[in-house]
Amino acid sequence: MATIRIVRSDITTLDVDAVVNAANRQLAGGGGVDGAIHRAAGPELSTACRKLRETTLPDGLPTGDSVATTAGNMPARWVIHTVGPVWAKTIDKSDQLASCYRTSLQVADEIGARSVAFPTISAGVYGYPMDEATRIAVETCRQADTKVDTIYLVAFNDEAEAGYRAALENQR
Ligand code: AR6
Repeated sequence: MATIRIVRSDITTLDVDAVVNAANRQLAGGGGVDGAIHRAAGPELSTACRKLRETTLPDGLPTGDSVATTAGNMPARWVIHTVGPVWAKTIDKSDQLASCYRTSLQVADEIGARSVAFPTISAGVYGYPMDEATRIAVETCRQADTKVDTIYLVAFNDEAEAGYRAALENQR
C-alpha cells in the first residue's frame, strides 16, 4: 500500500518520478493544470502527445484511461496523462473518475515510477464538486494495489486541501 501525502504546490515543480496530467481525450493541451504542465515541459511534450495520436491512440485517450510520456523540462521523469469525466448533475461518473487514479497507478507500475503526484482530476474545467473529487481521489488511492511508494495528492487551493484532509480523516 502506498503512503498518501497531501501537498500544497504547483505540480509542475515537484521532483517526483511521475506527474499526472488532467488531460483531454485529444491530448492536445489546454487550460488548467494541462496548460501549466505543457508550458513547464516544453515542446517535447506536445511532440510526444502528437506521436501517440499518430500511432497507438488515433481516436484519442478514452475517459478513465492513462498513458505515459516524457516530462520534457520538468523535474519529473514522466507525465502520465489521464482523462477525467465531465461532471454531470444527473449522471454518476464516480467510476470513471476512480478509473483515472487506478489506471494512472497501473501505468506508473509499468514504467517503474515509485513516486507519483496527482492534481485534483476533473475538479477544474470539468466541473466536479471539490469534496467529491477529493474523496474519490483519497478512496481510490487508499485501495489501490500498486508498487508506487508515495502518492502525492496536490492541493492547488484551500478548498482542495480541506477536501483531501477531510477525506483522509473520514477513512481512518
Ligand atoms: N498544479 C496543481 N494543480 C493545479 C495546477 C497546477 N499548476 N493548475 C490547476 N490545478 P483542471 P479538469 C488544479 O481544470 O477539471 C484542461 O483544459 C485546479 O485547481 O486543470 O480535469 C484539459 O485540457 C483543479 O483543482 O482539469 C481538459 O480539457 C485541478 O487542477 C480539461 O481542462 C484540475 O483542474 C480538464 O479539466
